[in-house]
Amino acid sequence: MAQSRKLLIIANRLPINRAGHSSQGGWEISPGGLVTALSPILKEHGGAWIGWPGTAGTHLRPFTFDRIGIIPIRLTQKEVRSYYEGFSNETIWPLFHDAIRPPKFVSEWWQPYTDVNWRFARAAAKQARPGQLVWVHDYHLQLVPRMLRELRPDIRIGFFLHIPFPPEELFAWLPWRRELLQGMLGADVIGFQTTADVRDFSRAARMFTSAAGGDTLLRYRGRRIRVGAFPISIDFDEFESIAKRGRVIHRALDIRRRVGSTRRILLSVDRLDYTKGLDARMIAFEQLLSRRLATVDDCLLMQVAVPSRESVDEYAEIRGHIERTVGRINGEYSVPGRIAVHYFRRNLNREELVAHYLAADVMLVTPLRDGMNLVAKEYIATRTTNSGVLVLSEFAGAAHELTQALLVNPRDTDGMVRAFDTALHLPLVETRKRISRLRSQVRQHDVFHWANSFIEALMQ
Ligand code: GDG
Repeated sequence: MAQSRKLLIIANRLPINRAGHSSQGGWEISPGGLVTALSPILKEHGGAWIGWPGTAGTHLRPFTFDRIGIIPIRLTQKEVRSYYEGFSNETIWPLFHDAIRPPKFVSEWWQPYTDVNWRFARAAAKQARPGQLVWVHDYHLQLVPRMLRELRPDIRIGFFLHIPFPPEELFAWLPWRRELLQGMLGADVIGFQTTADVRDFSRAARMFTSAAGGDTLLRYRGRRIRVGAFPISIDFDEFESIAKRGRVIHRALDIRRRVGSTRRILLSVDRLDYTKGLDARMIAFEQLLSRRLATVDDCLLMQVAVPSRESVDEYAEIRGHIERTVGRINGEYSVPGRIAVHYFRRNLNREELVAHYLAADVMLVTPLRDGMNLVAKEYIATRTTNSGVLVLSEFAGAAHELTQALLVNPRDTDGMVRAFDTALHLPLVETRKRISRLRSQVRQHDVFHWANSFIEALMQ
């Protein structure tokens, strides 16, 4: 039912990347949950995706790739700096993540953010058929719903925010707070990761605009707007099936053998972002060793840190800080053949990523703040033998669903140390009970469930 109408997706990035040796005109589908969830719907019933190809100045005509209509949006180098790196990643990103880093309020970034949002809205208005469903994604495009409604009052507009929505007191810092809310309120359905985000958004909307009503149903300018929690998820079957491949299992054993088969692996996989709490986690691991709750003979921390937004100062700074911390811990605790912290600053391919999940005894997902966190759900999907322990931050959206994880406050170092210690010694029966409940939760609430629930809400 949810798939019976054509869908138009609007997101900052297109679902494809330039491929080095692709036979299909130099493009390949980019890996990632959003693309995985939406491409079957787009392919089966037709539809298109509007987005930026990822390099400044590139001018491309619309084309079809793998039965998906691709509508590229051009951004100049200056717009990449102001709309993308500036307003999106140096103002909104930190502000919406509890201001973990001070957000920058730079007037010169606002106009380019508005201009680029208009460009996306106009492209969508031109493309959309009468009555079409249009689904706008994320913090880069918060003004698009209102703009699109102005241009095309006939279409159904959905908006989904992938990152948290901040409490009203923090949101109030934003000089353009009213404009941003009015932008989002142009949608018929506004989706968030958790009910806490729903509550915070609706409060802010009532406070700073003329919107009225309850948290999940707002009235605004004569329209009814549904506001709901739609927790994003993963393609569970896909991750499970990769985890069952012989060469992936073999590679996981190889990883274990290389670090020392008797040592327990505590794994983390994150973009190298200050919201992900890499530093707090390393300090807790250091404490685990210094308090002699564990030794380098027993265990190691393996941190896969995926390079991210490196042209933004705060990201270069966090990288330097993390690398000094790794050096300090290894300098203090490693011995020949027993490295305390294995730090890999790189992107792994999908199979390699799953092999690392399989090799890990304990998965540490301890962001200071995170909209959802898909890594936690991916780890669970790969635990086909019901082994493994997930330590999860209370401040990840995923904690609202994954209540059988060992939940931690990442700013409470003692609590983190205790949780790591508990995870390393959790009785087998308890481990199995927890992970099998977590697996049923994620299996039932996969990314297809997420996409279908949102689209169904949009069709009502
Ligand atoms: C935003 C929100 C929300 C990571 N390393 C590798 C790799 N990854 C993949 C993971 C996962 C994805 O990247 C990361 O997703 P997260 O959800 O953990 O985090 P963000 O990038 O911050 O995403 C977040 C999400 O949007 C969706 O709404 O959950 O809260 O911040 O899928 O697998 N993939 C590969 N190699 C790696 O080395 N192939």
